[in-house]
Amino acid sequence: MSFSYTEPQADGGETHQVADDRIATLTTQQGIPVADDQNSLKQGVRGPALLEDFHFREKIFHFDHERVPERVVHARGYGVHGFFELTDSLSDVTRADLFQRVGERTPAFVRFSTVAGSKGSFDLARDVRGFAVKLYTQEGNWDLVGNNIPVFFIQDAIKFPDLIHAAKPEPDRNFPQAQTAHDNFWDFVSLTPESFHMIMWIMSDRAIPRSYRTMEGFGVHTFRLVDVEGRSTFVKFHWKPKQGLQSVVWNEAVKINGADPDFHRRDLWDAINGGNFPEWELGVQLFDDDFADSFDFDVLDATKIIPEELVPIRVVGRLVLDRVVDNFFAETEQVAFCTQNVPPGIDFSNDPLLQGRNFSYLDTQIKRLGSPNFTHIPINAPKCPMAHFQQDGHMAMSNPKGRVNYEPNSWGAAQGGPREDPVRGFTSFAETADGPKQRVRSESFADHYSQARQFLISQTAIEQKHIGDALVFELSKVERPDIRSRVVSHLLNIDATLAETVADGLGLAVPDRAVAARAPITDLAASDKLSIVKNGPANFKGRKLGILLSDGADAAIFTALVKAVDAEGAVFEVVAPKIGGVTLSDGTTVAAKHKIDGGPSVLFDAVVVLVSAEGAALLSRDAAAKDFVTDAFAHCKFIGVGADAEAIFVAAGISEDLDEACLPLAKEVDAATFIEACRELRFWPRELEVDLDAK
Ligand code: HDD
Repeated sequence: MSFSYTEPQADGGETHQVADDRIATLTTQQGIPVADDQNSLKQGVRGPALLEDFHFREKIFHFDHERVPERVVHARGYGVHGFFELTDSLSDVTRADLFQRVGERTPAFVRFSTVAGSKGSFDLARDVRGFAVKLYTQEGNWDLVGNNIPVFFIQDAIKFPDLIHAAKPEPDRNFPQAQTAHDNFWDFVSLTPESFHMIMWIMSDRAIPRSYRTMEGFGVHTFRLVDVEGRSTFVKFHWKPKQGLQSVVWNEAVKINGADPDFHRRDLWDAINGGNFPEWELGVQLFDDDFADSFDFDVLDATKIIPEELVPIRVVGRLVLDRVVDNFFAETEQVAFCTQNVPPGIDFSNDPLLQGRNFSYLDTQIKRLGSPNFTHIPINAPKCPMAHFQQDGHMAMSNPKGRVNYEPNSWGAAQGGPREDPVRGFTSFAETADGPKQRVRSESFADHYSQARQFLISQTAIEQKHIGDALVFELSKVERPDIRSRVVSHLLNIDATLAETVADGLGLAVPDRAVAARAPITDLAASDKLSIVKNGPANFKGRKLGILLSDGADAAIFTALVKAVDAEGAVFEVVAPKIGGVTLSDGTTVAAKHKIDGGPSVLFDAVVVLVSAEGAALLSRDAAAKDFVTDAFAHCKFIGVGADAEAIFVAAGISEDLDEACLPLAKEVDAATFIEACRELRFWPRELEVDLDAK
């Protein structure tokens, strides 16, 4: 038997992994070989356990201390490795080392997350997704700690604890978990009008992404790029998925959470291990003081975007995620992102949310990881040389050698240690600031509704409908009618039809419009980039087809389907009555990935029902098989209907409703036609047929 273990080095320093053909002896943490790991040490066969049992005590004590506090927000997340590659040099505007040389790669670690739920919550909560990127540049780590939504709920970091308290489970009952559909959240936001732009985004399908791979990422704030001369250019960062944007629908999300609470992490794990590496373009919006001064909104206000139509995106690189972690705790749990980690050439703006974040992240890592030496943990350590005089503390792992631990000193170049470098070192942009010391919110932050309206009108009709549905759902869980009504009063400032639809859905009289801090609300031009449906992929690549098979299913069509799926760069999974698989019409056997009740259609982007007449008769009596087709139909998916499958659709009560997105799979050539049709991902017109609210 071959295995690997960690072998200490003779000098007591670094350790490395060795492979060996011997079976290693179990030891204590002190290296003492263990003779019996099944029984504690006792006095007599049935006697009391002995305190002397150091192996028992060490094992239990260590277990008792296994957990570190979960993150106060973004507790549930998933991290993977990759690299950033520069495709267009930004040396014209920044001296940041990673942006100088085209083709150069910078190692990256990315952690995606939900915000409100605890570590063990489900992946498909309606929530913002964190998109935190650590880039190990040659001039130190750069953490771009962003979200999949380009705006935020609040403008000033001092409101963050209130926002998060309101969003998390209510403190007396400790529910609901991982959802904002409760009184406290809507009470807070309805009293915080600046949140309404973000409310539009989280009520949209952006908050229920199909995959981490199909979301955009945003740095949110305005940052600065600083060149060698010390000149500054404002910048907003965007991650654009090559996979296209895609989300699920709400009813599907609810069911996915039951069928596979790990849906997003499993998707990322499977994609990367299958060689299907997700990729994003890094885009920058660059602008100067003149633009900032002339823009209708304040570029320091994190509740506002700069539409791409006004400041186009310049693509400067790509982020590729190509390696899963070896150990979840060591990497994903212990990774510590800090917004204040910026290399020379990147700097902060005065956005009051960003300034507050720069305090919070370092503070939270010390609490969570227990020591200022969290930077020694391999996932957090820079990959460039480091030299400083900081020392000691809990768990100090990389300790400087030598006599000198201070500067200035007179020990000379060889022994005296590092020195500052005014040219190479980080310098802040020399911004002039003046004014009275005061607690104020700038007047330029006061228009809370115009961009919320712009977001809404930029959506397709179906996406607008989903926003209305989500608001009705969330507010239907709010118990106090006055809170529901207050939310609708804000919606009136965004769009009268939306407000009326929501009021109607709740059975509520339309209230008076909320008084806007700044009127009038401007009618801004729609921006196509804000819609998911308008920015979907043009292919089915990286998507998953679910094929429901029975014994006797047509082997030639199955083979043609597999070929078409492969050609598209998609994947498939077989669902069958028994996990042992099926025997096809030509006698070949196919293993199943899911037994029918463990593989509902919500797990797939499109489905096929390929069964024999006997198989159809059998499955038409099975509730899970009927759910498989009714859900796929209700969620507007493309459905491939095998020649003998009809009985199942009849039993499910939808045979009369099948539309042009339910394609026949009667002969081999149909397979390629079907996969081609799936490129559209969803057949949205159907939703108007299957949804009571749409009629
Ligand atoms: Fe935050 C974590 C993103 C505002 C305080 N935040 C955290 C993570 C992401 C974001 C992606 C998870 C990092 C990881 O995967 O480990 N946060 C944002 C964005 C914001 C934002 C995009 C607004 C633009 N955050 C924000 C404010 C504060 C914080 C205003 C506090 C004043 N955030 C934290 C934190 C967390 C955190 C408490 C919890 C765990 C952690 O930092 O490492 O410090």
